[in-house]
Amino acid sequence: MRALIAGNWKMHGLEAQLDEIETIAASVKASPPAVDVLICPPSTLISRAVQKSAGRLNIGGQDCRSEADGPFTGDVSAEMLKDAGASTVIVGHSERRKHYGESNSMVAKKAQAAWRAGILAIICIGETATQRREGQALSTCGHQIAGSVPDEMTLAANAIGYEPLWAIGTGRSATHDEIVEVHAYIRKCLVTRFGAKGRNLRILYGGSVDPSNAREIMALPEVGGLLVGGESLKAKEFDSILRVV
Ligand code: G2H
Repeated sequence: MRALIAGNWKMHGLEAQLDEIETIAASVKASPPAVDVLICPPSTLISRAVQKSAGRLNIGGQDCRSEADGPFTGDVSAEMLKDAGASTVIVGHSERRKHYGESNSMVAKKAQAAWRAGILAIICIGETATQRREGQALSTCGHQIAGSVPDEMTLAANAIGYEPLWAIGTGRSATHDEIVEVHAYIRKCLVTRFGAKGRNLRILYGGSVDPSNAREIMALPEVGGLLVGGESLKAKEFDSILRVV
């Protein structure tokens, strides 16, 4: 399976930010990278991002509600994301788990909603600094996989995003040994649960990825792609990350 490099813009980006998408799309057209490319802008920009990407990039959402519609002021459903042109949605990002109290079962329902709507889900997991310090990094990730990944996971090509919380936006990515250990463990959990089909899921690494560390991280075993936050806001940096494979 091709690697996936995904940009998560988080709550950044007004209309002018779409110029970055136009620039990346033009670069991808001129010289197609060896990876699938996804950009997840704020919901307000998804439709226009789809237009600007001119079919060269996948555009995704950063979250969805599990219901298709209803009295949920301010929320967006997976169906709405698909209607806006999104191919994918990130669910269970640690910022959602932290600021909105999203539990593993809520995240699993959101992933199921994505499949119901016909879009892919990237399910995020990751341990806190305290959990790592106390030797609970693997057990935390195992627990999150057990609770956040629904049985439908193998029905479509989807992905797990491993993002250690202490590496997010800190400029300090996980070490190669840490990434290799956790990705191998995630793969083991997936294969134990889903059998051979558990090998088809891409495991993405996220947390302070930048042009200087992307190539080496991508070369590590069981790394099937990257989740890029801050560095995905700048076309030049993001485009150079797309070229590391
Ligand atoms: C982790 C990542 C993007 P950053 O959340 O998913 O953000 O690359 O800024 O650490």
